[in-house]
Amino acid sequence: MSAPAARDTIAAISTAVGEGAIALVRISGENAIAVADAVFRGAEKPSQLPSHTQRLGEIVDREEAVDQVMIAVHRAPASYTGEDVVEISCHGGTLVTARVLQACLGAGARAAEPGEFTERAFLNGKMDLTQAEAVIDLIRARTDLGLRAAHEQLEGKLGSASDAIRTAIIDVLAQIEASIDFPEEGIDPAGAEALRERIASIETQIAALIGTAERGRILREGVRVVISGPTNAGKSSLLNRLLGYERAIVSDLHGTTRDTIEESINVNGVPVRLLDTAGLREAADEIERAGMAKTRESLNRADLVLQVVDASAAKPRDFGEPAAEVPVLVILNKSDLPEHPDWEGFEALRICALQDDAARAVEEAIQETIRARDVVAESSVAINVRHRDCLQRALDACRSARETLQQQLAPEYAAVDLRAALAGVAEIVGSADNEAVLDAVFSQFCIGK
Ligand SMILES: Nc1nc2c(ncn2[C@@H]2O[C@H](COP(=O)(O)OP(=O)(O)OP(=O)(O)O)[C@@H](O)[C@H]2O)c(=O)[nH]1
Ligand SMILES: [Mg+2]
Repeated sequence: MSAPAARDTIAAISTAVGEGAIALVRISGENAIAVADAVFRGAEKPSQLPSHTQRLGEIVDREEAVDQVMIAVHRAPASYTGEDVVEISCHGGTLVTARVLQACLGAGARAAEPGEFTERAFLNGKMDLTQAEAVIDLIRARTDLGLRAAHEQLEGKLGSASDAIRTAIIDVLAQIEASIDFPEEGIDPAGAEALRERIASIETQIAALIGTAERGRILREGVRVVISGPTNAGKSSLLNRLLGYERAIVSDLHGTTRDTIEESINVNGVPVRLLDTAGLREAADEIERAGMAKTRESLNRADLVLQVVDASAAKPRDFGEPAAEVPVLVILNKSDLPEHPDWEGFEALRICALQDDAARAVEEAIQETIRARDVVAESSVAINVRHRDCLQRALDACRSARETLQQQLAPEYAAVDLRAALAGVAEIVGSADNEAVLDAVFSQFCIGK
């Protein structure tokens, strides 16, 4: 996808599939304007238009008028991709949009791959890889906080943070390489000590960035809250209460929920993924056992487990066995009914899932978990898994360089490590020749972006 040959002219529908007031067909590449000339009929040809202007006209496909459109011309390099770009705003019907695209393809453009416009923006130096990733985050953001983090990354915050680290590593590397070039001068013990301190300070900077990974995960994917407990305890009732509508079937039969049900809510700007699960009990049929296996799987990946039990019933025999190594909040449900003596003096959140105020009490508990994870931090950087892997490699390499200096080994060894650290940090903003990384990033995009 990122081979040099990829600079032919591409076209795609950039708006969502389905009916809408307007849809956008985008063309980018060397022949974008020639393609537009071939399909557009108006007072002027697109090739006669100055950059950044719009005109009304018609799209024609083999002499047949397809739609009345607005056409906008952006000439290289002042465009999203850095190439000549033409955008056609047509009527937003599925068929009409497809016909407009078809006309462009007939005139010599090729159908774009997912993310190919943004990939070209990257390859043409319009943005670094962290900014391209921020475009995906921005599109996918589900809450204000997630949106803010994506926006700041798009503005280049993470890119400049990694540039600062790169510069610091280059400085140290230059000094070590000088001592390799002039071995008679060498690195004296005081010099080595100073270098070690500088590397240690670089490690601190890297570690601070790595520290934002958890926040990044939660802003992108949400806090995973698993509602678990015995059958008939009111788990699905609680899910419905938190969502504010009847999502899951509720009944007084044991084993009503057999599959895992997932929905998202927004708790103070943080996305929360709620998972209602099949209740755990013995003597179940095959389907229910499959559901319970899914429950256990969800428990292992939870950030918080809401363990719901029926307060009007006896304490389950296996109650209190740690389900997984995650925070557990015990919820005694059905507090409207007389409490079973087993629960006397037992500290837990007592709610009645049938009442409105149950949601608030549980949301507060969820917020506590979020606070403990520092999600609503001052820092606006929130790295993703790819960034974390790059940074971890850089951190390990820095540590190894520092040890090498400590052991007074030949400076060449430390230089090798620091170059590895540099490569790790450089991969965050990306380089055009790392095709595997680019493919992994841009394949997450939708077509037309
Ligand atoms: N009195 C009372 N009944 C409740 C309360 N919460 C739920 N129920 C009732 O308890 C029964 C079981 O509720 P569900 O929400 O289906 O329970 P569940 O834990 O999802 O059950 P399974 O899906 O079978 O594991 C239903 O009849 C609910 O109406 C409560 O707070 N008070
Ligand atoms: Mg249920």
